[in-house]
Amino acid sequence: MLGTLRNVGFLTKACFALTVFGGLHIILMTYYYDSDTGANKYTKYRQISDFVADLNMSVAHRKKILKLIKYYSNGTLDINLNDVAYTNKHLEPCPETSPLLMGPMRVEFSDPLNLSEVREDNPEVNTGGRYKPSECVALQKVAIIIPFRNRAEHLKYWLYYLHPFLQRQQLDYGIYIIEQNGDNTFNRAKLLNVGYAEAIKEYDYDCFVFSDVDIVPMDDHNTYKCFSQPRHLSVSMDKFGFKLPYKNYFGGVSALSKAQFRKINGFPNNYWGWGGEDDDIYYRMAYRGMSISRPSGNVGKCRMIRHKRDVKNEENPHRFRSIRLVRRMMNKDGINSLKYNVIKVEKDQLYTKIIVDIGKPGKLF
Ligand code: UD2
Ligand code: MN
Repeated sequence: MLGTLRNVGFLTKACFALTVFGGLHIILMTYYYDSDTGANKYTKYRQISDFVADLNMSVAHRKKILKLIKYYSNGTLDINLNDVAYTNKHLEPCPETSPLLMGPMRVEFSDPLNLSEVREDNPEVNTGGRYKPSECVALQKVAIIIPFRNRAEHLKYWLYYLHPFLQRQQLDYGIYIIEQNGDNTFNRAKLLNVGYAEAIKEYDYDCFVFSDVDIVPMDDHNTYKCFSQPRHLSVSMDKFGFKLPYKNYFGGVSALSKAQFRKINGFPNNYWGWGGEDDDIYYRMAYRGMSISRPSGNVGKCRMIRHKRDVKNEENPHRFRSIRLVRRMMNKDGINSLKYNVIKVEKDQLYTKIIVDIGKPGKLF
């Protein structure tokens, strides 16, 4: 027993010696290959910070090593000890509740917005609308999927409010705008299926938030992540007098984990035009023994931008019949029967836009 402990002590020392040796190696490189060009300085800085980030040791230890490196570089190395010492590749998981939350926020849609300002306001959001916290490992990887056509103004407001909101929630997220190409009748649920299928090709997402482009949450305690049951997030909307319109209502914004989404074979592809697809999704979940989870009415407050019914999104007259057939149809129609053609992918700093041909209403039953 004692012998083993002694061995551990020896190993630790050996590791430390190796580490210091590595550090010294860098010091010598910096010292002898010094040059004044900014690019070279930057390379050194990167080498050193990468090296220190790889060390699986405390910040205090890293600082000691950095001090040593700085000392021996004879002032040729301009590094901020704190910046580098905290660069940690072995981050802790983020806390269950983010410390960055601010609570209720004012949401209004009066001032016109400029997307380049929204880009500047969110410098940590990367190409494709991707973000992950640098201070901890996000608890979930969330793809946010928005069905879209001809709602550029609404999208600006959504991006303006949601990017800071999602960053405060410490999520590892990506924004996917799924735009229906052409002017056939709109099909929200099929676009959402496309969003799921495309997002999983890009990253190992474990949660999918499906959101209308015109809905903005009013409290960041309403976390855009997944729960043990499918989550309905837009529970008290201004347009319904901040109440649920009916108990099984699942429209607006919802979140399903990968497992939950697969369990219901995704969403229906055959609801063309307005209405019914949200109730179909509810029945799919109910038939698979799942129930809806929701935040409280207060936390779940949100606003919808006022709008008229869009052209080519008229009420779907077949929806009542379709809803009666969910139990039978859900195995045949869903993610397993999804067909579409991607026309174009556009990568903006704030989002990935996928323009897609999803066909037109065919034989329905
Ligand atoms: C309600 C539901 C919505 C959906 C719909 C019926 C709420 C808050 N939302 O929305 O989830 O169940 O009824 O289908 O109750 N869209 C476009 N371009 C179009 C048409 C639609 O981008 O031409 C997208 C956009 O993201 C929009 C969403 O589809 O927010 C839903 O359409 P809507 O806003 O016209 O329908 P609404 O507000 O009645
Ligand atoms: Mn709407």
